[in-house]
Amino acid sequence: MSAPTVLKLGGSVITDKDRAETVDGRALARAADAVAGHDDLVLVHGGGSFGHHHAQEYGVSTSDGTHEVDGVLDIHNAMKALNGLVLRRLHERDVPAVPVHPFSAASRDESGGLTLPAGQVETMLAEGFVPVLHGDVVAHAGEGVTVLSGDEIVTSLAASLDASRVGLCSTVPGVLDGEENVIPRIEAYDDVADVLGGADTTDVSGGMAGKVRTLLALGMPASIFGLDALDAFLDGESPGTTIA
Ligand code: IP8
Repeated sequence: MSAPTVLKLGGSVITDKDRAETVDGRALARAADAVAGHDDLVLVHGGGSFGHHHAQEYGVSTSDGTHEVDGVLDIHNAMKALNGLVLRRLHERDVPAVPVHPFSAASRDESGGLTLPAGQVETMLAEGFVPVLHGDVVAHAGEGVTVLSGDEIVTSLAASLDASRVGLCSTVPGVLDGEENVIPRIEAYDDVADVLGGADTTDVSGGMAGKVRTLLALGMPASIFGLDALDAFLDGESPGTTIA
């Protein structure tokens, strides 16, 4: 098996972020069209209008947890529902996509460190499937459950699967500077701290600033790009911003 590509489809790309639990059908179809025909691929999708408002309602973020079972299930079930919709679009295009629900396997220690076993994903890949994971909740020592962002899943899997390529398909064509131009390459957070600003209010995982920090910690180049560039990324190019 060759080293896989790990690709995240941003929750804001594939859902209508302003309408609760609504997919952006056209965007999801475009993403599914682009993915069709590519193998050695692990997909991860974010929460968008499915996960984040439930997480906000219960005051749950990647660091603040809950012990309320209703909260855990509202977030987890919404994410599983979105996962089912993503899978359906992929199956319509004959992508051999199979679901992986991280809540059933992952955990965080007291300092927030994530353990996400990757053995099943590796075996799925070796058997020709396209595993599709999603941002989720995760059991967190001392906190109950917290949010597990799709970006964290991407970086964890990229390291454990020794990925060849890492991509984040976002609503923007890359990380933008103060004049809305794509910054081609970021090597240190300080280079972009002044343009990234605060997190998007409905994103409990930290928005673009969080993404850049997470990807800088990865230790291998990753691309952030828009849906228009998804085909180019899957064809081997490095569109948008490279975080290295
Ligand atoms: O959209 C978080 O995943 P993200 C998903 O990748 C939840 O940050 C459960 C809010």
